[in-house]
This record gives sequence, structure tokens and C-alpha cells, in this order.
Amino acid sequence: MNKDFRKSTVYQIYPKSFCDTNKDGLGDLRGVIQKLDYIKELGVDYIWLTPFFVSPQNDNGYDVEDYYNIDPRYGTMEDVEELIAEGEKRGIGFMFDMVFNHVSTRHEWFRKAMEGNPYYKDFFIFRKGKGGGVPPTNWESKFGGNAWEYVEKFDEYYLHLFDVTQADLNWENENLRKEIQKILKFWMEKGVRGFRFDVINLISKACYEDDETGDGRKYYTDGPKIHQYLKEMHDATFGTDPGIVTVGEMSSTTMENCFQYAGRDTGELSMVFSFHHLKVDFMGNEKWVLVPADFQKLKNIIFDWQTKMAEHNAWNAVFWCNHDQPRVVSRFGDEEKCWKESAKMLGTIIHCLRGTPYVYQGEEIGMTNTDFTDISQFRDVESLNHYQILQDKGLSASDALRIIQAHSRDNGRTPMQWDDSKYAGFAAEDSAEPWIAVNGNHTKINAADQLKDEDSIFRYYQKLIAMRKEMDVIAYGDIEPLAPKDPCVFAYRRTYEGHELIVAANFYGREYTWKGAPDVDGYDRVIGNYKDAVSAEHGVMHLRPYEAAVWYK
Ligand code: TEU
Ligand code: CA
Repeated sequence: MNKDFRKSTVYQIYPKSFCDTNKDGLGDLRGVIQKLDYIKELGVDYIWLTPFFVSPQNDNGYDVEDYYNIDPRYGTMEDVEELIAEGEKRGIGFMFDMVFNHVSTRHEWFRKAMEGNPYYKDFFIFRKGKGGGVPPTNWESKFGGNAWEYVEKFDEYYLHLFDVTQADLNWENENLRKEIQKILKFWMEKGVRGFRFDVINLISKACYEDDETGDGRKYYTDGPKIHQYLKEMHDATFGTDPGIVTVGEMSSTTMENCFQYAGRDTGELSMVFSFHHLKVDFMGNEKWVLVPADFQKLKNIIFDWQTKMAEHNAWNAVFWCNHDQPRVVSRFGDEEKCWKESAKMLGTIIHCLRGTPYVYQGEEIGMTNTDFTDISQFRDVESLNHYQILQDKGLSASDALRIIQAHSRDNGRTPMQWDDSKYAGFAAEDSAEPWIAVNGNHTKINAADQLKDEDSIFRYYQKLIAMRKEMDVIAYGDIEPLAPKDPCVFAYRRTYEGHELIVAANFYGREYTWKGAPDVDGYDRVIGNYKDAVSAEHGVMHLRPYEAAVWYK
């Protein structure tokens, strides 16, 4: 099963929130098997599964205790083998999520390190403090607080860029790198068709110094040996099999580095996730604030990445949603009045871009942010930490909650809405309560209804995914931004071997007349989120609220 990743679409599953088959309130691997026909119906080529390896679940599996075994809460190795085989039957390949920047402090390597075993101690980053209880550097953990944890026994600290139970690995150590290669080969032999590498651009630390102007990220992001490490991993493992697709999650990266990470001939990865376009409702790098999304900035970033990555023969993953992000229809669309139109509009923008689109579970039915009204309903360690940090900074509990509601990763983690039953079909009605509450709007937003409705968001995503397969211009074409400075319109042109695709979208909920639009006379309108055609004549388009349409010639 070798696929062209440029024609492919990936569906991301967060198993814990997808489907629970044994009634314990947690989604599981058998739940994924059960829903493979649904995913097949959508038309995707790959499924990226977030981690289900043995883990204490402090960060929902991104804290891996054992890369070779399955957390019993998710299932068994037999389930994984069956899952891969069942995917294969349906022409769907699996991408597993490999977390190699850190391991759980319960991982055997860390336990041995803590016993004082020097071989394993060097798998981690232990450093002396500055004395008087001052850690080695002032770097901040991404989940809040200082990034170093004191170990009395050694009078040293270990580095954790994420939770205190996620200890960073020392990639300088060749034995560690060999262990990583072993893990990848193990899963390749099981028939895995791809990998997603968690925060992989953080593995090479430049030095351990105070960052007087920031949080430390300049010392560990896109570090000095990162390309060397990726090439080495590529050559020793997945590089030997051209059928394997890889995507690196690149935290706060630069485009120059991505030219190389995801270059056609650079021998590193197939493609990259970058996040700059999802920080347009932040204040700089500060996520825990409430500011309106900056549309101009969003367009600038997307177009900049689109055109420059193309110039450098490098490949993007294109996406709005994942398990770390709020739901896009709530974020950039309108979950109330124009729910369906805005969800389809946002899908149109992503799926016609140059890159491999990723659909996050529930996005294809327009799932929204949570309806949580109390902090006790949230589960994510990052949200809970920052709820406290915001109040320590002087915010009231209710203001802190409003910020958490807008930005929490739990917005993307409520159970998949399969139907309108008590637990949305995520779990049976007589199951244990889901580990995180179902959104009350599942009576209105659910997969069962949308499968019956030809005009649903699901059916629209299905068409978008099929279009990429049918039209080379979407998969291979060049991209030219249109009206990059227009305050309402998101539009671009794709061209390939004499064919042309024009994508136009009104990003807002008010009618808008776009003067200077391209003339689409003589083009076929191939998809749109309103039943009748856009009114367009001689370069003037009248776009209805959140209207999106695509023309082909
Ligand atoms: O996320 C990396 C990461 O830095 C962010 O997406 C992070 O969740 C957010 O920016 C914090 O504001 C990856 C995984 O996708 C995430 O689920 C894990 O928690 C994290 O790595 C640690 O493994
Ligand atoms: Ca279960």
C-alpha cells in the first residue's frame, strides 16, 4: 500500500475520546476498529493515532512509560495488530505518534537513572543548580513553572520542558539514539505506514544558560544538531522504506529550518506541522489571554508558508485542528447562526491548499468547543496549571475561567459525537461516565444525522477529500495568493499544467462585495457551501456570510 502523500488526507484520532467499547468511560482501540468504515467513508488515506502506549496518562499518553507495549486501558497488542490489518483491508495506513523528546518518569530508563545507574542517567539531562535552591536555568516549562525538577539524592535537577513527569531525553547520547531507532523498526515491522513525531524540533539543546529575554525556547528550538539527528534517524529507519510517510511536529520553528525538515530531497521528513497560523489569537507567544483573531496576520502567515515552502520544494501539513487546539468552527467561524456555512468555509480553505490536509476527529461534523462552565469539568494538566497561574497573577477566578474556556486543549478532547444518545454514542448508555463530559450539543451535532444528510458538513468534507485525489492541480499545483490585503476575503489561485483552481471565501458573517475578484466566467464551480452559485460578474463577487466556493478550468 504505497500512497502519494501529496494526494492523501490524514484523519487524526485521539483514542481516549473516540469510542469506548468496554464501557469503562475511556475510548479504546477496539473503538477505532469499530469505526473504520466511517473513516473509510470519509475517504481518507491515513489515520494518525495519538499515543496509546503504556503510560501513567498524566499528559494523556504523551508521557510514555513503555514504547513496546499497549496501555491496557486502550487495549492489547492483538488489538493493534487487528487494527493495522483492518485498516489495510480498507486501504487506510496507520501513522503512530512517537514521543521522543521526553519519556515518563516511570519509564525504565528514568527509574534506572534515579537508581544512580550512570548508563541510563546519561539518557537524561541532569545538571547542578546555581546554589541556594536556584535551578540550572530560568527556562519555563510549557505547562507552567520552571522547567527543572530538583532531585535531592543527586543534588541535581533534571530538565522537563513539559510536565514534571515528562523528563527530557539527552539526544547527545548515541545509545539513546540507537534505542529510538529500535523502537521505530519494531513498529515498522508491525506494519505501521507512517509516524508523527511529537515536538521533534526540541531534541537538540544548544546550551544550558539563562534566557534573559524569554522562556528559554531559543536555546532548545531547532537546535544545532537537529538536522543531523533527523537525517540519522531517517537513514537508519523509515528512510529505507519509501512507502512510509512522516510528519514532524515543529514547535515555534522557523521556515528556514522547515525547508530542510520537509524538503523533497533533504532526507529528513515528509512534512511538518507548524503553528504560527494558530497563534493569531495570542498576544505574541502568550496563549492565556483573550484577544480577537487577527485575520490579516492569519493570511500573511499561511500565504508566506505556502509560497516559500513551495519555492524550496518543501511540504506542509495543512490543518486547523488537533487535540491541542480549540475547535476551529468556534475559533474562526460561528458556532451559532452560521455553524454549517462557516465550518464548510474553513474546510474549503484548508483542503485546497498546497500540502497534506489533516482532519481531526469531529471536525468533519463541525464539533464545537466545550460547554464547560466550571473548572472541575476540565481535565488537561496544562489548563489546570494555567488556571492557577492566572489567578496567582491576580486575575479573578471567573476571568481565569473565561480564558481557559477559550484556549483549553480540552475543547478538542470532549467525546466524539456519534449520535444523540446520552453519551453521544461514544459510550453506551449503561457505560461508566466518560472520562471527560460530552458536549450537550451532541443532540444537534452528531455523525448519525450527518450521514443521512447530503448537505451535511461530513458530506462536504468527503467531497473536498475526493477532489484532491481527482484534481492534480490541488495536489501538485503552484499557489498564488489573491487579495492578500482584503479585510474579509481569503482567496487564492492554484495552477498546474494549464489547469487552474480559484478558491474564494468570505471569512466573516456579513455580506461582502469583493471588487477586483478574478473573473470566473467559463470556469466550472466545483464546490461551494451555498446551494446556488456565488454572484460573480466582471470581477465583482457578492459573497454571502461565510460563503466559500471553488472554480476549476
Ligand atoms: O504538543 C506540543 C506543544 O508544545 C503544544 O501543542 C502544546 O500542547 C501547547 O502549545 C501548549 O500550549 C505535543 C503534543 O501534541 C501534546 O499533546 C503534548 O502534551 C506535548 O507535545 C508534550 O508531549
Ligand atoms: Ca474503554
